[in-house]
Formats: sequence, structure tokens, C-alpha cells
Amino acid sequence: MADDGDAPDGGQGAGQVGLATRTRAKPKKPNQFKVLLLNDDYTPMEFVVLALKRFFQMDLEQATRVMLHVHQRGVGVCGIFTYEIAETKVNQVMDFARQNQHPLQCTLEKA
Ligand code: TYC
Repeated sequence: MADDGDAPDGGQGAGQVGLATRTRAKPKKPNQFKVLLLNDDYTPMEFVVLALKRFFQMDLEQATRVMLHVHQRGVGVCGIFTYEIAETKVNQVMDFARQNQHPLQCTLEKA
């Protein structure tokens, strides 16, 4: 995975010589998706912080900052991931909220 296709040699090492036959070795990046957290009036702040720590590996300070941003602005980004990972995070947050009977909402958006 070290090769991102951007190497001047076309990403195939010293073996490739002669004309450049393509402008890009491979697609630049997999599609990225933002995981968004939405504000509501009922979910306790501590629960949101706990979810951010648990599913997004944030420390207390980061999680508190993101939670307060969402609380004040209505929506905030928890992280940016490939589709499969973003979808998993959304499901984890939504399941955790449901299990604890909080209306917390989490969704995806193409980055
Ligand atoms: N607004 C909630 C409260 O005052 C806290 C909260 C923050 C809820 C972020 C959801 O995504 C959220 N208890």
C-alpha cells in the first residue's frame, strides 16, 4: 500500500521505460465519506462524548469539542472514511443510541 500511484516512474518502479502510456497509474483515492453527527434536544452530552470516544477513538478533549460543536451548530463531522467503514461507524452509533433509548442521529455524506 505504500505506492499511491503518484511516483514519477508511474508507480511501477525502474522496470517501466519509454513512453508514458497513461496519465495516472490508478484512481487517485477511494471515495471518501463524512460521518456526520446531528444535534437533538434529548441525548445527554455525556452519552455523545462516550459514543465519540468509543467509535471514533477520540480522547475526552476531542470528543467534548466535537460534541459541543454539534450542540451549538446542529451538525458536525466525526471523521472521514471509505464507504464501508463510514457505514459501519454510522450503524455502531445508531445501534448504541437505540440500545440506550436516545434519539441521537448519525449519517453519511460524500466528502
Ligand atoms: N443537545 C444535547 C443536549 O443539550 C446534546 C447533544 C450534542 C445531542 C450533540 C446530540 O449530536 C448531539 N443534551
